[in-house]
Amino acid sequence: MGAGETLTVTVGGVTYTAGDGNLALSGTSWTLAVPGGNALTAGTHAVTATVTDAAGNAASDATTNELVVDTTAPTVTSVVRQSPAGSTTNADSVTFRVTFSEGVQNVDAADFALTGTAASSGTITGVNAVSASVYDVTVAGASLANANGTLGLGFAGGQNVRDTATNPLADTTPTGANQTYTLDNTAPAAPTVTPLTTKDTAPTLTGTATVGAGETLAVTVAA
Ligand SMILES: [Ca+2]
Ligand SMILES: [Ca+2]
Ligand SMILES: [Ca+2]
Ligand SMILES: [Ca+2]
Repeated sequence: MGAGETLTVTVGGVTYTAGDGNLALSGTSWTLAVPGGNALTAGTHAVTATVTDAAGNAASDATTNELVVDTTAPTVTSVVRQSPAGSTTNADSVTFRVTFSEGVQNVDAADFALTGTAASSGTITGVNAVSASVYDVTVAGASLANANGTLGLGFAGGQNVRDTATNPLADTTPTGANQTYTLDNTAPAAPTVTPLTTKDTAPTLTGTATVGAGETLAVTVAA
């Protein structure tokens, strides 16, 4: 800044002038400490820095909306089954999709914990960011391949998820869907076929089968 020039910075409807105790100029860098009495509202604010010379010529910065004040903690919007989509599965690896209310950081395997009766069968093997607010969390592990029981995804007590403004994730209960898997690696009871010797070329065959809910029975006769 040259002789006779002044620097002002306007934010939140207040204009600060270099040397006023809030706005300081050191070399070519300025620093504005907004005083508590002029605290800003949450939201996006334009910051205008202007240098004015003795003749009244002025030049301002070219950017706008430089300041975001975010005082709202992120929340968990949903935890849903991503792959497979169905709830009952014998898959050896499953993936949950976790959606947050806004972009978050620090998300890794250590932030999550498994829930349900099959929780001890799996480990979190991958966390993949789909976007800043959406993460796919994959669960696998040797014993998961043969596990039976329910499996859900929750958060670890030591989770350190933060939004961009570093507000911590305080409430880890999803505001929306919280889906789980039912792992079923148990084969149904084997059916039987009653042997038959007949002269009938269109015979009636019999056998036994215990067909539970969600199970189907099929009989095939070789050509
Ligand atoms: Ca500006
Ligand atoms: Ca926030
Ligand atoms: Ca983390
Ligand atoms: Ca399996």
